[in-house]
Amino acid sequence: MLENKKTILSSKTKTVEICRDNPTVLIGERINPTGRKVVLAALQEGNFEMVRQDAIKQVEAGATVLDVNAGVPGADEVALLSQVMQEVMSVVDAPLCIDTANPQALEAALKLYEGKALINSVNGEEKSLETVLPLAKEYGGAVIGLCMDDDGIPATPELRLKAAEKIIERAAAKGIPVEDIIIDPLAMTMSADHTAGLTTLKTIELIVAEFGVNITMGASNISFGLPDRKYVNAAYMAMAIHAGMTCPITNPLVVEIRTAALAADLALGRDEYGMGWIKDFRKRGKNK
Ligand code: THG
Repeated sequence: MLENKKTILSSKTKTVEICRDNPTVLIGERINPTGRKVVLAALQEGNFEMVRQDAIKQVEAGATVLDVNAGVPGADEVALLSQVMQEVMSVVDAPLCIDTANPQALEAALKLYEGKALINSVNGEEKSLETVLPLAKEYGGAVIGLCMDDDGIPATPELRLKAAEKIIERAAAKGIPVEDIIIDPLAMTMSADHTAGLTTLKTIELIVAEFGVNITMGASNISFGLPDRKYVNAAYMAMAIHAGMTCPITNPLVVEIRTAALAADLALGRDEYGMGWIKDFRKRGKNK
C-alpha cells in the first residue's frame, strides 16, 4: 500500500506532524475576518484582543495549528497580516497556516515567521503556481494546493484529481517534495448542491489512493446556509476523516465537531488506549 505522507510544520518551539497514521490535526479557523463578522469589526477598529483570545481558546480546545487570515476590505493586508500573526505568536506557540491570496502579504508573513509555516494556498492556475511555489521553496513552507485550475473548480472527482496532480508535479519541478503539499479537495455547501459533500469525499479517496498526501479543507463550508450547522459539520467531519482527510480547517470550540474528530480517530485505530478521547472528556469537565 502507498505510504501515508508525513508533513512537518513548526513554530519557533513546537513541531506538528500531520499523517494518516496519527490523530487528526485540527487547524483552527476562527482568526478570519472574511469568515467572521466580529473579527472583521474588531480588526477595523484596530483591536487585536479578540484575535489573541481566539488564538488562546482554539489551542486550549485542541487546535494544534492556527489558520490566520487578515482579509479586511480596504485595509493594507501586507501590514495587517503580519501584525495579526505577531499578535497570535505573542500568546501561543502553535505553527501557523497563513491564509492569503495576496503574494506580497504572503512574502512579508513568511519573512517574519520563524519555523515552517503552512501556506494557504496555491492552486492550479498558472499565475498562482508561478508566484506561490517559488515563495514556498525560498522560505521552506508546506503548501495547501486547491483542486482548481485556469478553468475554475472541476465538477467531478476525477478532474479534481487532475488538478491536484498538476500542483504536485509543478511543485516537484521546483524542488518542493510531495510531503510538503497538502491537498484541499474543495468543500462547497450542500445547501446549493446536495451532491457537493459526496463529490468532496470521492475526491479525497482518489487523491489519497494516488498520492498518499495529507488532505485539508474548510470543513465548515459544507453547511453554509443550512440550519443547525454543527450537527452536519460533525457527521461530515467523521466521514471525511474516514475518507482520508488529516488536517481540517475547522472550529475546535464546537464540542460536536471536536468530539466527532476524536471519535473518528478512535474508530480508525489512531488513538492509542483512547487517551485522546479520555483527555478531552476530562477537559469537558463531565463525570460520565
Ligand atoms: N480551504 C482553505 N482555506 C480556507 C477555506 C477552505 N480558509 C477560509 C475558509 N475556507 C475556512 N475558514 C472558515 C472560517 C469561518 C467559517 C467557515 C470557514 C464559518 N463562519 C461562521 C459562518 O460563516 O456562519 C461564522 C460567521 C460569523 O461569526 O460571522 O463558518 O475551504 N484551504
